[in-house]
Amino acid sequence: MWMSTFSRLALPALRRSTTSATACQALKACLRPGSAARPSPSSLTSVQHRGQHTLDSASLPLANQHAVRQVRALDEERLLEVEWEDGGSSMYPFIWLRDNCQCPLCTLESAQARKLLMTDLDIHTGVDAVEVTNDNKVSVVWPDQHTSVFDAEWLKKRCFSPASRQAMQEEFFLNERYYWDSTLRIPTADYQEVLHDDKAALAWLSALRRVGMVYLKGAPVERGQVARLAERIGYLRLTFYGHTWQVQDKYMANNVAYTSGRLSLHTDYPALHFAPGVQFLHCINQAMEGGESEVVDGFHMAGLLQREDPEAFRTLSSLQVDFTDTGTDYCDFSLQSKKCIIDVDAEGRVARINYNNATRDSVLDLPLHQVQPFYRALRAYVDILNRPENVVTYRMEPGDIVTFDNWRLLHGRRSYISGPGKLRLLEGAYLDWDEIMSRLRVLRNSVHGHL
Ligand code: OGA
Ligand code: NM2
Ligand code: ZN
Ligand code: ZN
Repeated sequence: MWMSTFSRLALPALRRSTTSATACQALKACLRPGSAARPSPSSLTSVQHRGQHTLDSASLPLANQHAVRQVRALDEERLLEVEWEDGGSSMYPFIWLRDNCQCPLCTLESAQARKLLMTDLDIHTGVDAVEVTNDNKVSVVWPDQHTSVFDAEWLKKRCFSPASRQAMQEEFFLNERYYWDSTLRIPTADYQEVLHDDKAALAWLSALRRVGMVYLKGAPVERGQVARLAERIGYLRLTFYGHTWQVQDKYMANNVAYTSGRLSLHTDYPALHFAPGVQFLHCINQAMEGGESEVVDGFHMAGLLQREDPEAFRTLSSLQVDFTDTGTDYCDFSLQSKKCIIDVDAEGRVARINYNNATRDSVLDLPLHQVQPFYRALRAYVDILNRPENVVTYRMEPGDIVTFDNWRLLHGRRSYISGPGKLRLLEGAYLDWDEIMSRLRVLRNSVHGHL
């Protein structure tokens, strides 16, 4: 059987447990604490995940071992209490149980979707009877004698306790991130293995989520590979630059990327309100001189800014900046967007970085007194991004593909001089996180079985 470098080294984890633990094991070793050496092409090939990581058994979903001891209806509170054999209990609101009846009248099994209509739901429903069945399911008879039968595992996964909810959300979204700096050893996998082996593909996408970037080696040196890689996942994201796009020095370039100039650290396409979540870049020809790539962990750096200069962080996460992109490519376009350079979620955690200095609009929709503070804040963030201790530099060779989180990483390239008759050429494509996470969950189910 084919195995990627990832899966080979993570195999003990795979055998023992779950994806998240596997990804964790695979990724823990990306960083060599204390290593000052800048990653070089040779360190990319020698990567990999020899880190000793103790599996956290507490975080592992337990398969089929949740037996129900007894159930009780708390009529006053309109809650069903389920007591588990292994200790502990869970509470389920009557209304939620009725809403989620799994019977064929209430659920379209073939779509695993709710048929029950909101207007047919008695939101104040009581229960007539509750019991544990012989096959360890929870049965509820409703006042109109409709009966719902719930599987114990199904209930356990949906427990409303804060810890259970958090575990479920982490399983869905894998929001735990591994922050890095210039000492990162970029996770690397083999292009062909990722295309043909599910374990390798799962390790790739898990690392892409957690670390924010994965390097793939061994792709054919011809166009079409980023599209193949996108098809491995689902489909790519079409933009005004086309299904895939060619990064090369072009006459009358419609984008600064299509010159031989330096690109300072940026995220792609902040001119779109919904910027592409993920980017693939495939090196087909490298420059004769220059053209090195740079990446930095934008989330980690936003965290540093928040600690070092809270005022600048507040400014960048609250003031909206205009971005613009006008021209012709796939078709003619005239984009305008408004974005905070540092997007935070409802809990104040950094969720997305939106910054490309080339497409930041000269229209700046701010009151006069906020203009200078805005520039000061942006400069403070950019100065942190550019510190040598934060930037990973590497040089792509023909056949290399870099895949990265465009909501999190900022990337750049040094200026270059192409060789005689041999232009530097990268082919790129965008994807979105929904499709990537979807493939990741599907792969997790097929590799580890349904838990
Ligand atoms: C881009 C880009 C990187 C490179 O096209 O947006 O970041 O190495 N290119 O040319
Ligand atoms: N390209 C590489 O924000 C941007 O303009 C990013 C997009 C031209 C598709 C560059
Ligand atoms: Zn029903
Ligand atoms: Zn770019």
